[in-house]
Amino acid sequence: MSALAPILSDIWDAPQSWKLSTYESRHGYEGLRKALETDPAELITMVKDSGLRGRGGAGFPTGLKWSFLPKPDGGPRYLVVNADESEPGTCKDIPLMLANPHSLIEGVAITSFAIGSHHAFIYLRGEVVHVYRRLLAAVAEAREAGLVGKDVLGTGYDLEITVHAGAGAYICGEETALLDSLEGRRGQPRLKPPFPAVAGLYARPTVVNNVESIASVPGIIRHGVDWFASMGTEKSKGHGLFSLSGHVTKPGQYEAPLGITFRELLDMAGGIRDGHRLKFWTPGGSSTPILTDEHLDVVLDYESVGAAGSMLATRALQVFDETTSVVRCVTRWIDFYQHESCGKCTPCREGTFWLKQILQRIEAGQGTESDIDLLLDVAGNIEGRSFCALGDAAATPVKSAITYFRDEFEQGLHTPAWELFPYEANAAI
Ligand code: L3W
Ligand code: SF4
Repeated sequence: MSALAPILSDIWDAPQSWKLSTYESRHGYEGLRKALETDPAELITMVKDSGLRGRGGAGFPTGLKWSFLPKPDGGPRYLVVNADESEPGTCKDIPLMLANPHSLIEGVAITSFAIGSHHAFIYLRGEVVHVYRRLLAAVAEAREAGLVGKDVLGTGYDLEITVHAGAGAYICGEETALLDSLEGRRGQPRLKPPFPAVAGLYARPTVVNNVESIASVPGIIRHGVDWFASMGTEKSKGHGLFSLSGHVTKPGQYEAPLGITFRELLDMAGGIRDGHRLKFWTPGGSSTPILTDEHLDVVLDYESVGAAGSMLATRALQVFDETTSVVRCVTRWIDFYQHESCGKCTPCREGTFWLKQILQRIEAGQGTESDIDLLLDVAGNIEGRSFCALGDAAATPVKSAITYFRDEFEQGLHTPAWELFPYEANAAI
């Protein structure tokens, strides 16, 4: 782990960083103690004023989302943490939960207290059994220490935390599909509105937030709004985890203020592997339009990445050098979206199937002259016509790859990608 401003990741390198004693030796749970002495409405205002935006991709203001909950009516209300990290390239929440689960649990306790919830759920990606065990152990440790359960720290506030492992479907990271799955149904997106804030889990008011968003809350409460807002850019405040993978010298998670440039992050990761040069990259996983070596100085905040034609999303920077076939890469991504399409709506269910067929024949050097326009046509019929963001996400890499590398698709009509870009040269480092 390297970092410019280690906050979320400050104890990741410590021995037994996941233990309560380690977390408490670094001021862990001081934010919760402070929060429990604060008016819940004031806590919501603090998070609003800090400028924290959702770290799960959409960048929606966190405090504003909390404030959407209707007035208490005596019935239950819930916090649900979206820990279903599955976006290709995205690998920040899983290391965070593994290295420092208590930062999430403290954030869960503060957030639950702020929104008046007594039962929080952490919905975890099912495949990461080691993280599931770690979260269970950390919740048990917190319960033993009186930080979770009945009468938290003697304040009279009760909080249950349930850790739930999903069954391995990418669509369950979509917040309403996640809620359906948590309720025991097949995970498929619900129509919005109503948003979860109004009718979420068991049709009750529910806040759904990403792991990193919730783990950012203790720092804001402990250090104050101004501290958090002093980092980042005008509309993208604070710090965050950037995951660099692919052809960089030192892949991994790098914590930095929002607003760092791609060039600076790349330097932190030791640059592109020796003897090679940057070809293309994703700012926030495979669902965000690719950018190229023309975009090295893009400022990594929501606005600037948007202005460059992409999205900051989950800050999953997948970096590819000149040995990579764009066609092969996009084909792999579309294979993923086609496999993970939940099938509820026609444009995505059928469209991803057809995108995959066309891409596979271009990858094999067997495309027809009309295939590139056909790809754009199919992508255009998915985008904006699908029921949830997964459909748009599948159209994105196809469209952006053709924008920047149409010539490579044209070559692919006659020559297989494995001849143009031999596997050996492309091997991961
Ligand atoms: C109440 C309103 N609540 C919006 C809430 C809404 C949700 C949040 C954002 O995420 C993103 C995609 C990619 N009253 C509200 C309201 N809300 N208006 O605000 O909502 P929305 O619809 O903008 O986005 P979304 O559909 O929740 C989709 C990003 O995900 N993505 C990454 C996905 C993968 C992972 C992963 O593996 N960890 O995150 C990739 O591109 O940016 O925009 O809570 O309820 N009027
Ligand atoms: Fe399901 Fe895809 Fe439609 Fe979303 S866009 S509801 S994943 S079929």
